[in-house]
Amino acid sequence: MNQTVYPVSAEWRQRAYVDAEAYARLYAQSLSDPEGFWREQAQRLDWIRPFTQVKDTSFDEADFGIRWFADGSLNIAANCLDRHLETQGDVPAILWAGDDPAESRTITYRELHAEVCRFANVLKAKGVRRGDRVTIYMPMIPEAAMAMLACARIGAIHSVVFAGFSPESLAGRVTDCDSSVIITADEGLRGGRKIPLKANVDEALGHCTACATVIVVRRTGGPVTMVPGRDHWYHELRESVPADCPAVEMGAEDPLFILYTSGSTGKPKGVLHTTGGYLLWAALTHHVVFDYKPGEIYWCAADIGWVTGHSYIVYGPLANGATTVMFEGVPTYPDFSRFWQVVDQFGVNIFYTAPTAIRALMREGDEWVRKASRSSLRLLGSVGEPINPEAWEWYYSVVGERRCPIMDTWWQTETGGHMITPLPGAIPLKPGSASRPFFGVQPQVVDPEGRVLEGAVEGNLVIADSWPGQMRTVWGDHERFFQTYFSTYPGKYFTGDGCRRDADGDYWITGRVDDVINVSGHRMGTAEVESALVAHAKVAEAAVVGMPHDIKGQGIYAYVTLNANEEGDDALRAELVRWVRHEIGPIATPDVIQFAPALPKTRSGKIMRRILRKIAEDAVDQLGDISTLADPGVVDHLVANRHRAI
Ligand code: 6R9
Repeated sequence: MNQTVYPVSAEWRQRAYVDAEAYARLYAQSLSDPEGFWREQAQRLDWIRPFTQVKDTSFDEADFGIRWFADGSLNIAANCLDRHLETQGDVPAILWAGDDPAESRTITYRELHAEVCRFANVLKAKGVRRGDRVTIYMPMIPEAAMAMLACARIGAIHSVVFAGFSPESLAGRVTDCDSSVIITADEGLRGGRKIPLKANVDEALGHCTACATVIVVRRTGGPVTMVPGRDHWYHELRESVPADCPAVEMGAEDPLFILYTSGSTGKPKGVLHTTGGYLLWAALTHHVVFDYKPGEIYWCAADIGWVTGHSYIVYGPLANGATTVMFEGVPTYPDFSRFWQVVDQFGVNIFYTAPTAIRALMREGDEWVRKASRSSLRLLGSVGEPINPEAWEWYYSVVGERRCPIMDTWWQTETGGHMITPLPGAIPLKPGSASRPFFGVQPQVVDPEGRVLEGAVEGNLVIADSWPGQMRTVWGDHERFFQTYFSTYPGKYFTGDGCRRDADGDYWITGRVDDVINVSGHRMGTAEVESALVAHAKVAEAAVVGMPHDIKGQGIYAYVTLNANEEGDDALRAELVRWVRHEIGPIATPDVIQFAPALPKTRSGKIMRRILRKIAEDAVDQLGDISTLADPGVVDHLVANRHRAI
């Protein structure tokens, strides 16, 4: 166990918004007087109609409901753009770094405001009204952020689908929320490779009837087929609309966006976030956790297709009038120095990325980092999965030269923003620990029966009460929302994560305790990969588990039983890998496929995943009791034919 502690430096104690004393005081107040605390914090937003109600929430089945600032109204785009124009219209809102290092763009708040208004008018001209759903399937270009803000400006609900998802996955998401419009680009560009986004949309729309209009942003100029009447070029539509568009007054509890995320069962869920509480959470956490000061350059290297991109590339930073960097490329192209070159290019002060990227770069050696000055850096962040202490130490000493505190932020699509995280001026750092709860967050560690454990313990992580940034429902399935998050431990929000709390009260997230695996910081339901596999004509049955992976954190290990008379060889393995990539997308690529004549099952027919996990981990001496299996002999075959660590 890593016991290193890095105390808060004198410099950080001085400069930070929140020092240790303020954290203790504000955290205590946020729990003892949530109404007063959040009434005051909410003043950082511009309200059209001020709220009188603050917190109206219950996690209990009888009166279940989550509402914050419910009688207030505001507009998110106005909060992110209009209110900054007077004082900082000429300040860059977005600094964009292209995949090709020769390409970059600077977009000021004034320019972003004008373009968002145009985009909003384009959507209106295509019939989009308040409450309508708009799917955004875009590469990392400024128009993606513009499209999101344009929706927010007119009260449409955006659903961003990560551009790495397959046409099948896109179609499922378009259909589930019944989008009337898809916004896409001709092609995306990552690591020098083109991604045929428009062609993927064409294929997706072959599978569903929901969407009537496709708006295409030109990125590469690559070839696309435009369907007359359905498909339109954005650059043409924008010529015919005015550059001003009023921001619609939205209720604090009106929907802002849907974002699909994987769970332990069934199809991905449409996580719904609303307007007031979400924006407050994104803005306040961005301000306090990153200690963002006016004029600083802030870079979150996530993709807008994930919640991290929503909250910490777009909404949080822009609500705070920050300069946010948007990066189209990948950390390894044109070479392993790219991140640090962009840091120098823009003078980045705050840099936020995922452990998987840190591990991938760490492996390539320190020279790539040292090639760049990085002297502008003053704070680093980590998100998406547990960060192993070795990667933490490398990030801290090599990238940040021991002067930049690391904010290891634990949170989820469902939580809207940071939940457990250090604060740079207040909380000592322990490599691998997300440390302390943010204001208003009440973490508890429970045992499987739901008993609350005190002191230094390990168990399942729940949150005892609501916070403003919490998701409000699963799109179209409120019952599933309640069942998924509030029924396991009645009266509490269940995170799906395990955690340990140490004697100092610091939290260490140990990873998912459900059938969700975390591949390179991306959530993947094992059930999703299994259903893709069994959809293949030669597959009878499949069971998917996570396995340890040096770079990705977890890899995907699939046990596949074939139909009678099918031969499990390398050619079929390759075919199944291609098949899963086609069904879901490259992030679901199986790392190992083991053909198995049978899977270990209980006498009632349940697959014993515990055993499959142990075999995938190569921990075959820890299989435990296998005597309850219908046919214990199955295990010997699996063990003998297992794949060793990759
Ligand atoms: C923001 C985001 C959520 C899951 C979450 C947990 C894991 C995220 C983490 C972390 C340990 C951290 N996770 N941040 N685990 N330390 N700092 O990643 O959202 O894609 O919904 O994933 O990611 O397992 O439950 P999302």
